[in-house]
Amino acid sequence: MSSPAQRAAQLRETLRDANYRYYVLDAPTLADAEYDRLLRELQTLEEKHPELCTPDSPTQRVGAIPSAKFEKVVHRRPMLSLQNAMNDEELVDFVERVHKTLSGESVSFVCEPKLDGLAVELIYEHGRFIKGSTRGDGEVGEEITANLRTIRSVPLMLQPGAPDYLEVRGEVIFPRAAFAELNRRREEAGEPTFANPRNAAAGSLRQLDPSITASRPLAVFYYDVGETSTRWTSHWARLCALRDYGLRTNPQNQRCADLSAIKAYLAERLAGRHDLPYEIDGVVVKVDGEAHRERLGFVSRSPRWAAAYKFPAEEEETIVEEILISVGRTGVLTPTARVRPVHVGGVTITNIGLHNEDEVRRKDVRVGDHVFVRRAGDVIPELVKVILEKRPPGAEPFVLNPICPVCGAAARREAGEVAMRCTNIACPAVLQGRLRHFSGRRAMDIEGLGDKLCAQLVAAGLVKTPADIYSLSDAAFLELERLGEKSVANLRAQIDGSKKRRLSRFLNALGIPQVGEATALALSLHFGALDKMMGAAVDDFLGVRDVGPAVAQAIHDFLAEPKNREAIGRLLQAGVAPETDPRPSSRGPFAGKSVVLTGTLAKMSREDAKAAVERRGGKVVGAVSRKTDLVVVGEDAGSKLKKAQELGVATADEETFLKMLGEGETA
Ligand code: 9MJ
Repeated sequence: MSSPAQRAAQLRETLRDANYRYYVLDAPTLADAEYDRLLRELQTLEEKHPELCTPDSPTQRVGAIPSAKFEKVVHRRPMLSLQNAMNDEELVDFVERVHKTLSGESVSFVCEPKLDGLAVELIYEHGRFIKGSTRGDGEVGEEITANLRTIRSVPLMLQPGAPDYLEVRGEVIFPRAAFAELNRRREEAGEPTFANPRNAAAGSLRQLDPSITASRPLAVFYYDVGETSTRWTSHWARLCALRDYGLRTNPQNQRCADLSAIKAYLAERLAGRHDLPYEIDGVVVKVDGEAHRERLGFVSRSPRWAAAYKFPAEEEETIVEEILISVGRTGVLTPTARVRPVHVGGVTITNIGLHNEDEVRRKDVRVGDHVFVRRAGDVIPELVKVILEKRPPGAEPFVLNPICPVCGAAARREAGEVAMRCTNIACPAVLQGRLRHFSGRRAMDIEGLGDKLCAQLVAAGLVKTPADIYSLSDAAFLELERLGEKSVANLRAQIDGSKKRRLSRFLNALGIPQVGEATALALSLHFGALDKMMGAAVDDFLGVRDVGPAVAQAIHDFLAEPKNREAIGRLLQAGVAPETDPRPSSRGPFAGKSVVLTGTLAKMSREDAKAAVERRGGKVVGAVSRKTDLVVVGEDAGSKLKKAQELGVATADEETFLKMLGEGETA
């Protein structure tokens, strides 16, 4: 029997090694469940013996106290910016200039995918992660150590052989599948969405509460160093060394001997850009030899030994016809550009979310402007930029008036928030949004209580809180436009039926800040009954799967608020009696499995398919990797099917999938 200290050391080593193999070598040796089990064992051990807990323990990724603001960090060596090669010609110029300066010597290059994320610097002392910061303006960035610690491709401890002092630089990226999912959840929760994966990465890193960063699937690729106690003779040697230290480098980096090899690399990356799980916007070409780099030197802040080649943008031009402001159920005012319909990547775009006031101001979008649009992360329409030369005379700058466009009450922006919110708790837009969310398919599922009826009920003053719908008489419904006796009878049946929804649905329906479908289910499974939650402390919520300090606090505060308690009490009085959720099955073909859905299914929506897998104990993820157990293939499946075949991941067509669902009924 080993001592607790020995066991803790052993567990830490195993977990660290598993991380390294998974994230750096892309060759996992430990199943996810086993990793989680070992991590929990270590956590328990450290709780019992706090003296065994070291700052570099894998258990310490989250846990630092949120800081009030970010400290400034001066980079010991400035973080460089790259000169751009805008087209093939400029790329040829770059290569020729290099050859000219190095007067005919043989020069080799390293080509790297150009990641569209957020550049960061990490400092390691004696192999230990000490401090991390954003690039900022290149000279001074912001300290985000606690947030970086939550990213699994940020090693807390480097492999043996790492230099005593190392400043390493890389790009934090947000995978695009997760980006679409994050925006979907934010939209559902009434929070402002992110314009693109880059902003999502930046927004996730600039969280004052690291547990929020931890909930986002960020990843890092490392590509450069600042100050360090070691030297390398070539960039390629440096990249290999970083990888050996446990710092993930991009597997698509490649050494290229000459211009034609560089061009072939560009063509290959361009053709394959949509098959990657993250966005790239070009290729970075770097001179390999260190001695060559020294002779090439710098022009202002940019090295003469590197150039960023940007892919041609996949953008279309259109015109902003109007900027509309909508008010969501949390009272957030969201600007949207209505544009002249335009085809981008196979779909017609008519509306483009502008997210928030800062975003509109930063881009200086005005009505009448010609703009470029694209689809961020391949799905979400994004207004890339205004074509200033085409701005019509007299176009006025956009101002988001601090007035709710629906109820006319004052709207306010709290310090540190990007969202402007209507301050009227009885704002019809908020009531309507809350009611619509309450009746939604993923909540109380009251068919017939859609957008129009919600709007009518609120406008007529019949509903002030969702509980009111249970006490409305048929006569009251009949007085509304468009509702006949038959519709009212159907609606009544639906409303009555909703009294028996599962607790997870009920919790989702309440619209608790930060609580979407997944957290609602986790809460329901953890507590089992509503009354157990009503009296729970913040710490009790921390024990729920995937709930961190910020979310725990939000749930606690919501349930402690007298107005919310009263609203919940009224629902229960009206006869709403949430039912216990069935435990996800621990047997059957989906239990513990990671499933990817791709293409269009004929017999069920993607949401239903996802819910069905989850009820059977499986997890639906966005991107195919070696860890995926099954890819469900619908009509017109694309790159995910290809990837599954390449990696040898099992696939199932719709018919097989339905059969498997039959076998894996919920417990
Ligand atoms: C990106 N953004 O992917 C560099 N970068 O090197 C790569 N950026 C860089 N390298 C020196 N792959 C300064 C910036």
